[in-house]
Amino acid sequence: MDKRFIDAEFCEAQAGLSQHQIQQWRTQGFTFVRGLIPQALVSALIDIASDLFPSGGSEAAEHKSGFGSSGALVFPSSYFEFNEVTLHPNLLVVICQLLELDIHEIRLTQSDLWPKYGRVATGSLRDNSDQRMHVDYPNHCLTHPPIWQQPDAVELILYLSDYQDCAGSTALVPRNDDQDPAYRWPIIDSPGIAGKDFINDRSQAERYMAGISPGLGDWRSGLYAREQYVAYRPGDILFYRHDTWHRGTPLHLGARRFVQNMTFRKASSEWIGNLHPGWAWAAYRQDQSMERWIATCTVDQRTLLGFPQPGHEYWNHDLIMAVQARYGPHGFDAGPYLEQLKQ
Ligand SMILES: O=C(O)CCC(=O)C(=O)O
Ligand SMILES: [Fe+2]
Repeated sequence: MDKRFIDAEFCEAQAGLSQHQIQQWRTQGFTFVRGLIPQALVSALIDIASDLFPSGGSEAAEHKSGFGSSGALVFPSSYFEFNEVTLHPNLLVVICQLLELDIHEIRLTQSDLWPKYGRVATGSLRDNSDQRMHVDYPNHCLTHPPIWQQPDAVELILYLSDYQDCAGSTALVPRNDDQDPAYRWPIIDSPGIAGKDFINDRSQAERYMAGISPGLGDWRSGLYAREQYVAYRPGDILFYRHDTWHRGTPLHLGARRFVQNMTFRKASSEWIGNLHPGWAWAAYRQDQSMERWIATCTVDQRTLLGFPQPGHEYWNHDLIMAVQARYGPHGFDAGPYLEQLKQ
């Protein structure tokens, strides 16, 4: 069967998503958007990634497998452009729209830029080229996603390559309605969940699933029959969720695709963990780039990391001065915190 491709829909950068796009995310489980991050910033990030990772088809690329950058390009990075994209104001507007929350009620838990390479499948159960259909919650969430109408996280993929060069589109199954059999509850009918073996490679995973029961095999086939492929271009963003069925698909041989994966959760949803190492060890970097970033980013950006917002009960005058003493040499402005100090 021919692949069904979906195009990204433009959005008004600073205004965030249209009502239609928000509704898409809420009902079908994803929306695919163009024009949110300024193109100059996207290009700068592509340049950084191109310098950092082996080119497609090279000897070094053959040894890179699986998901993620293994820490090479994660938040907070010494590359300010990477941090700027991660917590870009236009992006934050969208996250607030989707979760229907204020910025201080949201936290960042993942930002990782990584290359996927097109090459001959290894035959390994964990081969990442042609992924099994899956949902992402198991390695983000200690529990299980809440009911569909109350999502507590937004996941996104920022594409930094072009599907026409690479192939390797992410495939997704749009949710029809509350009765959609593909979205039955609980969400456990996937490799690696509820005692089933973890198998990443599609064909081996589906042989295994059909072996558990023919009914399960048929149900899984139904997911693939409905999948849609994103026709991504550099700068496009796929917003999806921990309970959206999706998967990565193979790239052209020798191609290299860059994507940046990010996740934002409700601050109160502590059962959703950090996928990137976060700021803790970055605070021991020789270049002190993390401290400089914290000192000079916006109040909103800081708040996304758990830095108490202006007006938070944590603050008193002495504490603000102590934080000023720590970050002042890097350019920190305590003004917003002092102005809203609770009397
Ligand atoms: O690479 C992609 O397009 C999707 C990857 C993915 O869904 C995953 O690794 O969880
Ligand atoms: Fe995934």
